[in-house]
Amino acid sequence: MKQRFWVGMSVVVALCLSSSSWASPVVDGSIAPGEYATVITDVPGEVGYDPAMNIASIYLDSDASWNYLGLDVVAGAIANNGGPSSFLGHTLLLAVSSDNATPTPNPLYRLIVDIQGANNIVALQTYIAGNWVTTALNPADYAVSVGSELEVKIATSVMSLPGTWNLAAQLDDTGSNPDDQLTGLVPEPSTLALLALGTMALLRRRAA
Ligand SMILES: [Ca+2]
Ligand SMILES: [Ca+2]
Ligand SMILES: [Ca+2]
Repeated sequence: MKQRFWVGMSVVVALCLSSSSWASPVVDGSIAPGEYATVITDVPGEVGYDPAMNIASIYLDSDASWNYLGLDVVAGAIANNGGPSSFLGHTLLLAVSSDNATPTPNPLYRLIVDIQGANNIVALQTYIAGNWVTTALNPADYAVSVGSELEVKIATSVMSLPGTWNLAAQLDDTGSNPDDQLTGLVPEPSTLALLALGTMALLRRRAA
């Protein structure tokens, strides 16, 4: 019984370490296993996209200072020029957040990452009284890195998301290929840590 307790404990510790409360993602253009608290995986086997423009998964996390978003594609590194069919030579990521209100969620933010070769332009719009209003971003408000994957973080001072929210994202090739879309619910970051703590309490009780 004691051995099982410690095996359980190490699982709990691993869970805690991989969840947002313990380690925040690093915006370095590369997504490591367990780096993000939430993963939304796209439908596999989608056709008609350049593999370097076909979203595989979107990764999300947050801490007191930052909201984090990562994106990987189904094969190779994400295209930084829109891919073979692009008219503009840009890859555009649009990530729209809304709250979890029923029956109609309220729009919150639009995050735009415009990748132009080595240049990455980040823009933010906030939904205020029925209008999308551009938020002026200072360099200290965000960081972006495009390597094999895309990673971006936005300060919570300019983008304040509720505990649970909805994501609608689109990766646009600025060309004639279809643009890949992904939607999903992003759970409260602390849920995972609470789950781990709950498991720990349960194991402790069982071991006693
Ligand atoms: Ca990273
Ligand atoms: Ca996809
Ligand atoms: Ca297109």
